[in-house]
Amino acid sequence: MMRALIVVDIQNDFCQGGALEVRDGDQVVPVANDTMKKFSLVVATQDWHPANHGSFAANHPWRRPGNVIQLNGLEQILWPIHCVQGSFGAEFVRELDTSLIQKVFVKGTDPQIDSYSCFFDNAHLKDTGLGDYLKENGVDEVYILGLALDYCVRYSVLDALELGFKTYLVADGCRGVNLKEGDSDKAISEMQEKGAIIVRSTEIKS
Ligand code: VGL
Ligand code: ZN
Repeated sequence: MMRALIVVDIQNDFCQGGALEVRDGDQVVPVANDTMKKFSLVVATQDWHPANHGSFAANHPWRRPGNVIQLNGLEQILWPIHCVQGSFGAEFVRELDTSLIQKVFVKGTDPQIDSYSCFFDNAHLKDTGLGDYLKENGVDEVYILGLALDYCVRYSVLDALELGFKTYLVADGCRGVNLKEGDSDKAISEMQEKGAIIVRSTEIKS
């Protein structure tokens, strides 16, 4: 058995004062730091968009954040400009102990398509390399935490299950956007139904 921890998108723009602020997003940072210490393999992801990214409302005349459009044939929620490559908002939160991260994978780099999952873009056409990296390292179990629970964490968990990993969601290490009330609870139920095991960080052994 080889396990890995995947730390999803703990970036300034998803935390307090960020462009796509997730309520209480900062509270996942101490959970991430404590949990990372228990794992011999830790990877992290960054939402990493070019400035012309198609998921930004500002790149579509007359559209606002929250509007839904068709982007290359896929339904796309429009977001505020966030996690632009090289910007402060895209950096990991300062308090996150990045010394415990072995490798970082970026996603959302193609302007034409969004990528919520840390494994594949939303059309499942291109992969980030994370799945192969984990398999090369003999990983068969993944633990996932981070932001945002109802988007990137949710899609990452579902893809991890599809790729055959035994998949744990570290619930107290996640917070959701909750565009609609209850989205986070719905996401947890869906992940559980599809086979994810929901745990609290304190239950995880070193
Ligand atoms: C995310 C919306 C847009 C996330 C990224 O990391 O959950 N959500 N881009
Ligand atoms: Zn994004």
